[in-house]
Amino acid sequence: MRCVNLLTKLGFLIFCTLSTALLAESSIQLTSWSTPLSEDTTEQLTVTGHKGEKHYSLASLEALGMHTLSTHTFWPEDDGSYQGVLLSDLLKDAGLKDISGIQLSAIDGFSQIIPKEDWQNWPLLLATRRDNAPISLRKKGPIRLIYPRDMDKQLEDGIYRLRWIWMINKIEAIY
Ligand SMILES: Nc1nc2c(c(=O)[nH]1)N[C@H]1C(S)=C(S)[C@@H](COP(=O)(O)O)O[C@H]1N2
Ligand SMILES: [Mo]
Repeated sequence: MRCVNLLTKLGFLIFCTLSTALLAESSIQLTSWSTPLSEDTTEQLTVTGHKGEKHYSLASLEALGMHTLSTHTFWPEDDGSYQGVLLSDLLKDAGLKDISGIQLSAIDGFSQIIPKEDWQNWPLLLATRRDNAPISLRKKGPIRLIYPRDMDKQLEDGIYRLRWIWMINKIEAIY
């Protein structure tokens, strides 16, 4: 009887350890930022809506408030920790209200529509940094959209892979 009891306890302990490990693996952290913000004031991003255009540099983007998102990606070498602003915060700052989505474009001409459901359902990060350091063009920077892939099984679907746009330089409102 004692032995069975011990085995049950041991089993429970193993279960707890395993589930904690699994949780840790798929968790996202959305934390506030403490390191110095970028001082790069070169215009990198144009946001366009009904009321006109607004231009952002890395410095003005980061001033909107930094968040950290750690996640798996679709590319093993890209898995890790990214810092930047929430897409929803940027759209608010640019005065884009009552829109159904945005057209996101990149320096290489690549472009995709992001429906508003995406940033309403999940904290989408417009990353300006990886491991707290600016991201070079060669490493898919300087501005890259990161989805919290580990937060939701749905984000493993191939349609979302297309929306992980890097080298972003344009956001246009779709009404
Ligand atoms: N800037 C930019 N972002 C991009 C792309 C691109 O060509 N340029 N390709 C998209 C597409 S179609 C997919 S499937 C993935 C590219 O993933 P891959 O390089 O593993 O094919 O990122 C997306 N983001
Ligand atoms: Mo693709």
